Amino acid sequence: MAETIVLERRGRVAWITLNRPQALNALNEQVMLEVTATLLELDRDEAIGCSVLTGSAKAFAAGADIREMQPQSFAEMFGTDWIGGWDAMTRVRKPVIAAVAGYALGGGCEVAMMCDIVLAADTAKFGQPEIKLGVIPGMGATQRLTRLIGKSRAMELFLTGRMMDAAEAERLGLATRVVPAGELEAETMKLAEAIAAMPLQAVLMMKEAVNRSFETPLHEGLLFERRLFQSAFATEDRTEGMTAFVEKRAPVWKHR
Ligand code: CO8
Repeated sequence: MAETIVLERRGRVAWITLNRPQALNALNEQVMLEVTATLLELDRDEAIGCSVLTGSAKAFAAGADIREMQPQSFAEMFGTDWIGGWDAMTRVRKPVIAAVAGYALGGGCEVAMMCDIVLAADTAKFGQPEIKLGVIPGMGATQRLTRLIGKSRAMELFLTGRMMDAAEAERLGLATRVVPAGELEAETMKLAEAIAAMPLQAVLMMKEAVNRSFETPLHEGLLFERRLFQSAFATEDRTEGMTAFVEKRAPVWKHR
């Protein structure tokens, strides 16, 4: 039974809320284990097509748990590969949307970037304040944020630790879209439901192909995409989708 998150099934959408309000959803070891285990379990749940990860109105997550880190030595951090388990997010195959209101700082911003789409409330504040604690990001920001927004902009954020508001995050390409805080949940649900209603095998292939673009040279990525495209012809939903188009009717997806 998860203690640091709340999982709701809303039709084909899994809605996961980080739930450590007393610490602004700071990410400790337990949050990491519960979020990653839940998302990987939802991958095996045929009734779910898309997940949402969100926090509270005040904080998506205010970073890795500084109280958990504060007493630790190098040997303990290195020896336990502290917080390295977040890498499991890269094995989640179904889409995950981050719905961000309030603070998404440090590890919070990094977890949002591990998701596939980031929707931001106009109250969202993103940043990588690690420099102010005498460390650097450790859950991917130096790699993911740099790829997303470019070296000079990322460097300025890392080296000053300043926060950026939702409008800036959208302008730089970190957030897909900004919505009024009061509409974040409804807008996120609308998007998640639209994705969850899509033919699942094609959704999985899409996510795999896009993520491959970060890992491979262009010609390898293009070949990978083409092979996945061709494999889609083995799915029932491909047959249904194209037949429905030809017959001028709406497709009925089986997610197979
Ligand atoms: N960890 C633990 N507790 C936290 C954290 C955190 N990151 N953030 C907030 N809290 C706690 C506060 O201690 C406070 O608890 P209490 O009431 O018991 O004193 C409670 O949440 C509320 O916080 P504030 O009173 O500070 O709320 P404010 O509204 O005044 O301020 C801020 C909100 C600006 C978000 C402020 O809380 C803040 O600056 N928090 C820290 C932000 C930060 O530095 N985050 C980066 C952490 S480092 C990191 O994420 C590195 C990740 C990589 C690690 C990988 C290792 C391999």
